[in-house]
Amino acid sequence: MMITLSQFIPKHLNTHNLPIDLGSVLETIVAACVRINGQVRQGALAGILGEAGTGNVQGEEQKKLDVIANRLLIDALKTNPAVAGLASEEENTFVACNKDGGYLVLFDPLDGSSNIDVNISVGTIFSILAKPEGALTTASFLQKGRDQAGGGYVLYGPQTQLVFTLKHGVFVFTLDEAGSFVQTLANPQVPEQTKEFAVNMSNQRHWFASMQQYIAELLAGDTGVRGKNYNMRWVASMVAEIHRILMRGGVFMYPQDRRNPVKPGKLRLMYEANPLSLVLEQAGGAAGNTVQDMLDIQPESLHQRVAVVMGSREEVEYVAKLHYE
Ligand code: AHM
Ligand code: MG
Repeated sequence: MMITLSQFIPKHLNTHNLPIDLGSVLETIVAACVRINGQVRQGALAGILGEAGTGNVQGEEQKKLDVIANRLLIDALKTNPAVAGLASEEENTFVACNKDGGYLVLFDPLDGSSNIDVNISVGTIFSILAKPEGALTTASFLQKGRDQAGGGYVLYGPQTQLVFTLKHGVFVFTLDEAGSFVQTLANPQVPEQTKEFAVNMSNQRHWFASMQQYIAELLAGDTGVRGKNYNMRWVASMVAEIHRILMRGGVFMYPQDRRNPVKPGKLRLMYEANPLSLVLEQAGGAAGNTVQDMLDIQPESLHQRVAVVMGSREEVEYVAKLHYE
C-alpha cells in the first residue's frame, strides 16, 4: 500500500510520541520544496537559469534559482507559527519568524546549483532544531548535529524524492504526478562496505598527507593494501552523491586542503554536513571530519565550513584511523 506524506506524518508522530508541531514544520518545508521542484522543472521555459548577478555572504555567485528557492522557503516558513527562526546558506544572518515557535530550520535552498544550468540533479537540504528557551540569537542555532530534531533533503533528479529522518529511521518518498509525496521505501540501510568513492580529484595535490595516502590506496585497487578495486563517481551535487550512497553504499569526501589554512573545507556544517550525516547515521552509515564524528562537532558559527567524509562505515572509520596514525 502506498502512503502519502500527509498520511504518514500523523501516524509516525503518534507512534513515536513526537510533537505535532514537528510534523507541521516538516510539511511546510516539503510544500516549499514542491514549489521549488516546479521551478527547477521549468528551467529555461521560465527564464530562470543563469546567474542572479548577486553574491551571498560567502562571496559565492548566486544563481537565479538559488535566490528563488531561498525566497520560497523563507516565505513558507514565516507563515508557520511553529517556526521561531530560520537560517539559510544564502542569508547573512538568521531570520526571526514567529515569537512563540518551538522550532528552528536551517537549509541550503539549492545545493549543487553549479549544475542547474546543465540539467544535472540538484537538491534542497534541511535541518530542524528545537528552539532553546529564551531570546532568539545566533547561539540558539549553534547546536550539535546530534541534537537535531530531524533533517533530510529533496532531490530534484530524474525523480523528485524526499528523504528524511525524525530520528526514528529514514523514509524515502517520491513525488507523484498529482504533486503528492508517496512513500516508496522505508529504512534503507547503507552497506557497511563499499567499492565506490566520490571526491573531486582535481584538488588532490592540495590535500594533506593522510588523505593523499587514503586515495592512493583506493586507486591502487587490488594491487594495494585494500585488496579490491574501487570505482569513482563525482556529480558535484552533494545531495545526489549522498542519495546514491544511501541506496547502494559508497564514501563521499570533501577534504580540507592546504590552500587556505583557516578554511577547514568547502562544505557547510549546519546546512549540508549535519542533516546529511543524520540521515546516513540513521541508515547505519557514518560521518566525520576525519578526527571527530560530524554529529559531535560543537558549531561556532552559522556558516562554518567543515571537512567531510561520509558514507559506508568501514571507509569512514578507515579514514579516521589513518588520520590518527
Ligand atoms: P553549493 O552549496 O554552492 O551548491 O556548493 C556545494 C556543492 C556540493 O553539492 C558539491 O559536493 C560540491 O559543492 C562540489 O564542489 P566542486 O565544484 O569542487 O566539485
Ligand atoms: Mg550547498
